[in-house]
Amino acid sequence: MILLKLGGSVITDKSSPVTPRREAVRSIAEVLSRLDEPMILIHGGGSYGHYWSVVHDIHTRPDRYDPCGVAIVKNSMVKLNGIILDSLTEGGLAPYNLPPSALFCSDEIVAKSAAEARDVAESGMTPVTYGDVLWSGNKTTYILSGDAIMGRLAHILKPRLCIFATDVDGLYRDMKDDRPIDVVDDHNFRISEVRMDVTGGMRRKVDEATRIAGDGCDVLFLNGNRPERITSAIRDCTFHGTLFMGR
Ligand code: IP8
Repeated sequence: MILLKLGGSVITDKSSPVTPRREAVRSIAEVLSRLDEPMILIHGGGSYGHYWSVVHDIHTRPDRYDPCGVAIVKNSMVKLNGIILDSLTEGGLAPYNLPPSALFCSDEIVAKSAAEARDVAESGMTPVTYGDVLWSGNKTTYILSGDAIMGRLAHILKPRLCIFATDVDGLYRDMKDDRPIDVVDDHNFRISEVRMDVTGGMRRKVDEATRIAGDGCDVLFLNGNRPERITSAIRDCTFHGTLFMGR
């Protein structure tokens, strides 16, 4: 079982609001359709969900956000998800739409739904879920990122490999480095050792990767604009990117 997160910078143009990158998603689907290992896909919000959540001031902390803002962010994710599903189908995959509200109840992942997603993946279809705004009770909602979904699914399903596909070649130590870190096998690896992006998105990914690796699963950061790197990681265990060794 593989978990693959397609980051917002791969599936959308983050410099331009509400702009998908259909061709990039199709190219990824083409390589994935040639693999025969069960896989669950998770995608981010990019210039859809992230754009609108900034406009409407909605965050990961549960709160009583503006209901119209919540609706706009959620609707934008449904639209992006539709585009991703179509592009995956055009690229040769059989995606199985799995809205996050079907996987989570308040902020808890439902183990039965996660197990069902595994069954679907083992049947030859590819479950696809995504970061979204979710209900957390008492008139509050919160943003559940695709990175957090990776962590929760990994904890229950114990996949062989988790992959975070971003628009860079891996994790870098500082601004001067032109080569990413190869392997992280240090139990005490600190987030301060990694160059961060402006939105803090990388911090969340590194947090999740550290937790997932602590659970025993290898985690790879790679460049999703080079889909053949996904194939070589899954099929040949050849890693072009930054590998967090499971322990
Ligand atoms: O891009 C965020 O998901 P992420 C989803 O995985 C929304 O952080 C609604 C902003």
